[in-house]
Amino acid sequence: MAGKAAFRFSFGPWNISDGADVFGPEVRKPIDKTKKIALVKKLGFEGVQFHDDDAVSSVDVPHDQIVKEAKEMKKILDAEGLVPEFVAPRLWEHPNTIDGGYTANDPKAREYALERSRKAIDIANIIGSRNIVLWPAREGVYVNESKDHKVASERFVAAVNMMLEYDKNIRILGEMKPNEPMDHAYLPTTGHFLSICYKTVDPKRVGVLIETAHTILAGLDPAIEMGFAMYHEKLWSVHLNDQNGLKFDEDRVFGAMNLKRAFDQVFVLYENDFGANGEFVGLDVKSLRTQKDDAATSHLVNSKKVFMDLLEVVKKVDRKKLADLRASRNYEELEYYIITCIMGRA
Ligand code: XUL
Ligand code: MN
Repeated sequence: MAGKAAFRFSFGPWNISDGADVFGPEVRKPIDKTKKIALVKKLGFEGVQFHDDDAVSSVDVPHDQIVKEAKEMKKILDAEGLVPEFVAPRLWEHPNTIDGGYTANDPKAREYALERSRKAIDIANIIGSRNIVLWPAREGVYVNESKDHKVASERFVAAVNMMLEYDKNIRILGEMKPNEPMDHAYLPTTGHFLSICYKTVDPKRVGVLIETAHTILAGLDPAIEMGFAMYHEKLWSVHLNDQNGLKFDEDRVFGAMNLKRAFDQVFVLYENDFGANGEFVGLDVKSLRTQKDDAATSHLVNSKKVFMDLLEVVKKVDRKKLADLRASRNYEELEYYIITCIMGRA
């Protein structure tokens, strides 16, 4: 039953950043998009994740221009031998989406969100991906009474249905996060998104991308969330990273805060053959603001190294011993055994 998949890795251009945060400006020289894409292979990755306006310079331009730029991006990807993993409509920065997109009170905002989602699908088709990731960043509330929560669910399902009907091949992946930027997001956990998925016109084409940090912010365990989604055959991507407690979304190096929690994620992915249907191990990690220009990609390389090193540990776990310790209900010994495996002392 152990996994056979040879894992392949992806990240998005936003993971190479200039260090700006909410309290301070950029501290590193900006790197242009093409240079970032040229780094993907060099850093040991095969897949590229895109927001709509990572793949083209803007989506608020005539459609011909979007098509032209998306075709150029496709050429760049082909020349580099890279696979576009997904396109995500960036519905959280535009003035029209201040109060959210699909669930906004203003019908004009909702129409903008739907129109932008159709453009994201067009871009995905041109660059050669069938995956649309929805991080419903501003679908939620600061003030509880500001929205009708039942209507919000209806609107969300209607938006997903619109996308499924607009393109019969595209798949929708929800990326759930409980808060930030909103106080309460409408789709905080995997369970929430999967329950929405089964209400759509084509549940087979709706699944999830699970991000480590987001599950931790929801007080949940990432490996358990991943196992749950894989039971539903709906774990179509991950955003591995790490998170130190319940604060802002930190996007730390995979395993940097809690190596055992990272081990558990690699274990559940390996045991359940994640990747066997072409899924990528995606990273969503942020370089520390203190990093200098020349070292602002090591967080990506190091996260992948931690994953590959933990994969070796996972493979070496004595399955018979594991089964015996489970059967004898000796979970104290099981816990210690796993710790010794991680420390290389088993
Ligand atoms: C936000 C987040 C996003 C999504 C892509 O917390 O994780 O980067 O991964 O839109
Ligand atoms: Mn993410």
